[in-house]
Amino acid sequence: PAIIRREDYTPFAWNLPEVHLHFELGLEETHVTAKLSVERNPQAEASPTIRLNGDELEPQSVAVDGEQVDSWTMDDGDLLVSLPGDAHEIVIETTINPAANTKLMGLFASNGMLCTQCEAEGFRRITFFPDRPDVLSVYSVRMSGTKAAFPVLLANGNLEESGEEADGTHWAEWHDPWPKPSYLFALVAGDLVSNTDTFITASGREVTCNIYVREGDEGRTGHAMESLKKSMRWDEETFGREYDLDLYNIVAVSDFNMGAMENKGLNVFNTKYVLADEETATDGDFDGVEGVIAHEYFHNWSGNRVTCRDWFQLSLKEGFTVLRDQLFSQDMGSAPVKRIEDVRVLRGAQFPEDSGPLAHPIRPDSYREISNFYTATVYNKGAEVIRMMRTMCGPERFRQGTGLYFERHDGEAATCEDFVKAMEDGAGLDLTQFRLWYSQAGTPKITARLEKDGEDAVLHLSQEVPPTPGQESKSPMPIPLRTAIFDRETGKHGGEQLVTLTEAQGSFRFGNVGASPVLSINRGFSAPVTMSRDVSDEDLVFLAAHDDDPFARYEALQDLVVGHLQHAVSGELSDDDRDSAREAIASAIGSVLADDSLDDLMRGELLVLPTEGYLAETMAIADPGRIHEERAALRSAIGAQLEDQFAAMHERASAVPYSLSAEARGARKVKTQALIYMAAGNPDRGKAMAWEQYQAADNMTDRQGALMVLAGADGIKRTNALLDFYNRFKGNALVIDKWFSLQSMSTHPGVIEHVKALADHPEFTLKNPNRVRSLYMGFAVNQNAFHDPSGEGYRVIADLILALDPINPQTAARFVTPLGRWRRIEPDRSALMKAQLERIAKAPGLSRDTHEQVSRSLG
Ligand code: HT7
Ligand code: ZN
Repeated sequence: PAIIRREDYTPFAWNLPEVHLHFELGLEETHVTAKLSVERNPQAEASPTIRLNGDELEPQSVAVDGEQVDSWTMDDGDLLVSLPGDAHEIVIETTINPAANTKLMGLFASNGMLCTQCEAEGFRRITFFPDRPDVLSVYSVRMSGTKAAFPVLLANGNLEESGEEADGTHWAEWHDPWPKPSYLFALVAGDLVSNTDTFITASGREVTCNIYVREGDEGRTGHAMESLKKSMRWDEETFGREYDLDLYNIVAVSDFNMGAMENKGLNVFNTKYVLADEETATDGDFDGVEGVIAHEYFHNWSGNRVTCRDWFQLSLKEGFTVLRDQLFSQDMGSAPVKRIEDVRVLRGAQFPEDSGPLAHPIRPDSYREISNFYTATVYNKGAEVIRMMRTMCGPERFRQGTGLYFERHDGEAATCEDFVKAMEDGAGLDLTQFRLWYSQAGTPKITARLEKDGEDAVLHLSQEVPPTPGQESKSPMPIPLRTAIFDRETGKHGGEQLVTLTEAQGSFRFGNVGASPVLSINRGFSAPVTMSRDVSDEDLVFLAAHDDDPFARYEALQDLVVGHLQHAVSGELSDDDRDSAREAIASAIGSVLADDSLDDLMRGELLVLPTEGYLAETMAIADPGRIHEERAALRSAIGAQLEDQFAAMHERASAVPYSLSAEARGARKVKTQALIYMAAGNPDRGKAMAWEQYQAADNMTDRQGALMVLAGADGIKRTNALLDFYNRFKGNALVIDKWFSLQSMSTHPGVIEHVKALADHPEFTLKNPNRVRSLYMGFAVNQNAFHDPSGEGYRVIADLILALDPINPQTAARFVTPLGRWRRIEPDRSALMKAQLERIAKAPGLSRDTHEQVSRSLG
């Protein structure tokens, strides 16, 4: 398949000011008539034809200016129509089969309803169209279908008219006044009920907000509605952005490739990010709903009002919108805890991407299949890059910069460069060198050393940006590091400074630092880098206990643990040294348990050990078996040393009644952490407590936490709890997803066999992405099971990719990433991983999505 390159961008030869679509709806047969008004684009090179993209479509008829024509040809699925003049009207008819659309792109059927997903290139599966984000049109949509099957008919914008026919069909006409690209088009038809509310905007306009779900689910939409209204208010207050239609519709569907989609005025959501109540959703799920509702809402400005010129600019809308949703969630709950969670996601998903075969800059230079570039790099690193700009100029100037960006580019299809320029002009930043963050891939490696010099201390910094595929050598980037120098004797520092390293090396002087200075650097994770700092374990223990930046406190404890595990895994430690390091870590964790100044949400965060995946990422070549053993042994040692403290914390937290308050959520978080450590330190006692927590649970957070611990152990309690959970929640797809993933993510030694058996379970299907992810993504991140030395884990994932690829290539391609880590794994396993990639590569008829990921992974 052809490579698409950023440098090849040219504007489209035609403008399409108006689009009229007519849908005659049916699950197995939907007839689409598209009427396109086209005019020559004076800004583009003239062309005698128009290229209308198509994917698995056949034109039934093509008319130009009212006359049927046969002056059209097909080219690789696209329709080319000759157009002699400067302005024409084209009418095209197509028929599609939504029920057969297992790719879930374009118009598809889900549980008897019809629904669209057009980003990035799904619209071309509905009708022939210039399916590119820089072609903006005003859409009018008429749809008709049987009232019995599709009582609710929705599209973007406002409902203009509707009516019924005598034959049992009904129809609706929708009009969206805001010009938009085809990827923001949406249509939904089905048997749905709504939770309806209103929101009054800052300028006093009333907006009707509907959340449409299947009957029976409406009782679980309250949190989503509250989240929506909070997001609308927050965007007015924080970014000065007001909603611009009288209607905001959200529809929840159970078959969806991603989390949600920001179609103008008609968001489509995966049910996972809409439905939540205490019995069926964990605190994490509640946060997920709030975050994704906010994210899609914020796209109304960062993505819809100002859209992207081409898909290379994806981070323009996604990175910025992720930052906006992160800042929102920080304001809604605990800011430090949210920051730690976001960094954990970045390190867990993006750092491995940046150091592997799929590394790419946040603004990629080329692709074959754009769906493969909806990545943690574009989204999460993209957010970090914009966050750095905010750190460098402060929130007020940042708001001026973003304000200028929205004002300057409203109604346009913009570029990342436009954003950077607006930040320079509006926020007063010089981003000349900073632009490298858009073009260079790879996570910069920073080394830091503090040297005492009389009354002062000098901070020596160096940076190295590692080579990535296609980018062998890199230039130094600006690295803004929030830094403080503590005086160990007073426990205080003389004020935080923003130190920006712009060269490969740099030294920075700090005055009057006291007799024993301790370096606190990259506070708040101000730059998305890896940091190797020359500090002693004693300094880390000091910072873990005293740093006034909560993130830095978390980081110090993490570094202590990571440092120990790196040594332990490499076999460098004597038994005595290992024991004393474990004891030192346990006593630092003991201080966390005893520290009354911490709230439980933060305490729970500090107790989480670095994941096996993250530990592997910190090593040049990882031995997943050794990492698992050492991490598990450390956890057992901590659990054993602090058994009574964990039991006491569990008892204290168990007395807090259920609510969504920070206090109650914190209590639930530390309860499950206590169970994890107790089950490791004293398995019988831990299991008994988990069983008790499971049975007493009046909410999903407690129940899932307990079941997670039980699922990792052997015995009758495991069997009974899993059975009880299944029977209790049978019929609730989202909770049954949890049942699958709890087993595939478990620490139980029989996980591979369990996963194989679960794949044959009557409730397992390859057609539902949530179910596929719950079983197999859970398994692929379960490092101990996936990296089983037999190679069976790799085979399971490769088999899945081959089976799923013809059904849903987009989802299948996402499973290539874990196998793509083969170069960073010890030689025996590495060879087995590579062999599975080669097996996939040889399979005939591989999709463009999977083929691209496999060939990049092997390349
Ligand atoms: N902008 C949305 C992207 C999306 C998507 C992309 C490819 C295939 C299916 C998809 N569903 C949604 C989601 C977002 O970032 O808000
Ligand atoms: Zn998004």
